[in-house]
Amino acid sequence: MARALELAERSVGVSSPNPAVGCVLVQRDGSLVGEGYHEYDKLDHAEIVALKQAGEKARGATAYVTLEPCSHQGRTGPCADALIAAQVSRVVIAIGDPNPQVNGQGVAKLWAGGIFVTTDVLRDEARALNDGFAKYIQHRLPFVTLKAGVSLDGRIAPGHVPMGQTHYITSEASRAAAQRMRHASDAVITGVDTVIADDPLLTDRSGLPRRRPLLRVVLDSSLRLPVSSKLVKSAQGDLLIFHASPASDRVWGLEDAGVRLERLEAVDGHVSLPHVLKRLGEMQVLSAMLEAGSRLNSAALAQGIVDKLCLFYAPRFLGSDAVPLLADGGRIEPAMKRISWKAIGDDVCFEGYLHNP
Ligand code: AOF
Ligand code: ZN
Repeated sequence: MARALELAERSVGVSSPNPAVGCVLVQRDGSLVGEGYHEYDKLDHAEIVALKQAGEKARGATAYVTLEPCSHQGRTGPCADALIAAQVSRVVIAIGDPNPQVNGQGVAKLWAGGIFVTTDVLRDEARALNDGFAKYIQHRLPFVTLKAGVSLDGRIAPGHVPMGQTHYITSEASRAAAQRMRHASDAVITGVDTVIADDPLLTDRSGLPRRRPLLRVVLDSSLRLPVSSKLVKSAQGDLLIFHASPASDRVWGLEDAGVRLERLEAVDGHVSLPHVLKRLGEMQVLSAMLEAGSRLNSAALAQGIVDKLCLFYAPRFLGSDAVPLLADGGRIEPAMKRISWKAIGDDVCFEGYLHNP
């Protein structure tokens, strides 16, 4: 299963809007006879890739799959049927498929086909890989991870940085980890104030393959986005601005620069966050990173649109005049669940879930 998870990692970035899945086929003597992972554009599910590789050698083998084999006819036929037809003897599964069209029926099909099934193997390791898919397939909304680099006194930027100058709080290792998070996401969301203050690029620079460009989203209620910003200058249909302002000359200027604009309803003068999520869901965005400033972070938490927090704590203090992670109203209730932390270089990455699906 650990090998199947490694394969599923390769699926990240190339499987969306389908889940990232890896599969390994092992014969009774312990020899690996087939392995594979799902790539959306290649159609075949992970099990089918592994079965095709194994050929006749699949008979009697054990299949290790990071997600319950599907039981339905989608773009491809049911993997449960294919495993039964190939006469594998046993299927070991990490997590169930949250897709309502599958959801236990894959396992039931395998049992009915005379195959011995084991579930929940390395379940926790497999779960995080498909947080986005799990929320999207059930609610048609993206899974939102609030990510920030933070000082020990809870600050995300020093008090006085010249406009447009980037100031990194965390180490290079943490920033590389954040790039891998962007690689695993379909979209990154920020606010126009962060664009004006930091002039970020918000691209996926992980160097890993991805099927769809990372959608860069800016919430800009009154259309203040500078045409001279790096974001606008690098726009290639991958920059989407949600605003709430009536048609203005600014719209034409930005559209000419290759920026996509969408007008949404405003609540208290700001673009409605639940509407933003709904629209992103309609665009098949499974997962989004929120990389924003104090106000948007607080608003997102207060409105309950954040599913997970990922905070990279750097061993430094920035002082009380520095920019806080949260502005007013950023209180989190109830406590986070499934907490974990790990050292990354000199930093500590803290993760926790706000909703427990
Ligand atoms: C598996 N193995 O590798 C994947 C699965 O339209 P389709 O045929 O591609 O089916 C998509 C659905 O199949 C997807 O929503 C999810 O439920 C499941 N994904 N299942 O057995 C895989 N990627
Ligand atoms: Zn399948």
